[in-house]
Amino acid sequence: MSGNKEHGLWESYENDPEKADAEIWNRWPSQSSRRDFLKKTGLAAFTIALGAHLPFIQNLPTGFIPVALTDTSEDFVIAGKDGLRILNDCPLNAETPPHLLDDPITPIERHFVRNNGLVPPSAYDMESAQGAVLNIDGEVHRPLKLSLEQLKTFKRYTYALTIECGGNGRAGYDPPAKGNQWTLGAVGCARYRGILLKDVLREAGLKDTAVYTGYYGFDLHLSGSPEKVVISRGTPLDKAMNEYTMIAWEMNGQPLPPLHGFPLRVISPGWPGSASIKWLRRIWVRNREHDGPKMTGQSYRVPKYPVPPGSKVSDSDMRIIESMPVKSLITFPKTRGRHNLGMELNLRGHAWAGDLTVRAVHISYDFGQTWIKADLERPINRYAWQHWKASIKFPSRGYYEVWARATDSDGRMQPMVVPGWNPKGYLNNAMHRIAVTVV
Ligand SMILES: Nc1nc2c(c(=O)[nH]1)N[C@H]1C(S)=C(S)[C@@H](COP(=O)(O)O)O[C@H]1N2
Ligand SMILES: [Mo]
Repeated sequence: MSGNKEHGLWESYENDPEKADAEIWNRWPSQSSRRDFLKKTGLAAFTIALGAHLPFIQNLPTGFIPVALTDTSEDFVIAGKDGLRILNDCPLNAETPPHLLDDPITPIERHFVRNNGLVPPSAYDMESAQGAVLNIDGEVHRPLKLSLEQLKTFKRYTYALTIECGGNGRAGYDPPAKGNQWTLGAVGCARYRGILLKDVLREAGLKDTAVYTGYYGFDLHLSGSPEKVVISRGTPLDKAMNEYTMIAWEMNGQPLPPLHGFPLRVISPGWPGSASIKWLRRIWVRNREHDGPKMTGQSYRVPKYPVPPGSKVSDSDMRIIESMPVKSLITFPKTRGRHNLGMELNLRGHAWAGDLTVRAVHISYDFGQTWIKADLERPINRYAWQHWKASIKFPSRGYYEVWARATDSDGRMQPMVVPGWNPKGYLNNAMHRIAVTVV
């Protein structure tokens, strides 16, 4: 898909309201979150969802939702997503099975979704999205209010960037950690187009006191309260000024879909996905570590030292997660497949390593006794995941497991077992195993 299209949704649909409606419908998240969404947003949303005006809308009792939008018995699916496993429908959280992550660039349909609150109505509403303004304030000489048009005057870049949720792999911890039980698929590498955050921060003029960023999105708290901020995270200024930290408005050549942050999001590649705030409305440059919701206490933090499984760790003994650890996936073949003895099995997958690169990927089919070096490609740009492939021939019939283990550019390897337990179940980068029966 071309990353060079210069349009945004607000431009391309300006003269085509029908297409805009169709798009909105297609991007609607789901039956049940549709209901929640409708409850919160009312008239405008009803009109869009029904594709018709409601002449007697003023008579519809408060709290009623048009029956055409609620009397469906369809299974819970996320429109516009293909084969994702839904972990929670409100807020919406869904991961991708590894074999559906086989593409070099993750298609939008297969990119995981992680929401802490409700998708903001403005993500579906061309009008208010068009009027969206990004505020930059705090430790800057010139606080800025930039419209989308103004943001588009900065130098534009297109990069493939890996985003992985800090909680990917949480399901592996014992005792279990509360939260979405992600297994392997809260990761993706899509192509984003936008501008560099550092260019915008330079324009605002950073004061000497600037040390950290705090990002705010338009999403709504699950309570629906407009005053409550769902999540506001940021990074040290160094990461914000990184050559690949973006403010993006396009994903794989299309306007950012509502679920992924329309109209604008930050991408802090290689760091926990939570630092890539969607539906961006404000960047607060801080003179101290940011302390927005989900930035303090136990959220997105791990113990400063190893702790026995099941321990309580005090907030002051927790540290913020920065770069994510090295990890890999086997995206072909799908686990639990059959393979004919005597034929080569061609394996492939991806590997990534936070702020670092991946130096090697090794494969074993004898439970780790021997390891074969896979062919590993360079990333197409820094922070894109790296593709690997390998061929193996099994010595006999029977049950095999194929294990993949990546090594980062500092020499650190993925552990074979689940790494250090932590209260919220972050950073499980244990190697991926698939089952193959040779017949
Ligand atoms: N405004 C906002 N931004 C957000 C979130 C959120 O709940 N609200 N979730 C974060 C988390 S925890 C992750 S892992 C990524 C997921 O991005 P995706 O849904 O595009 O895959 O978005 C991040 N940005
Ligand atoms: Mo996340």
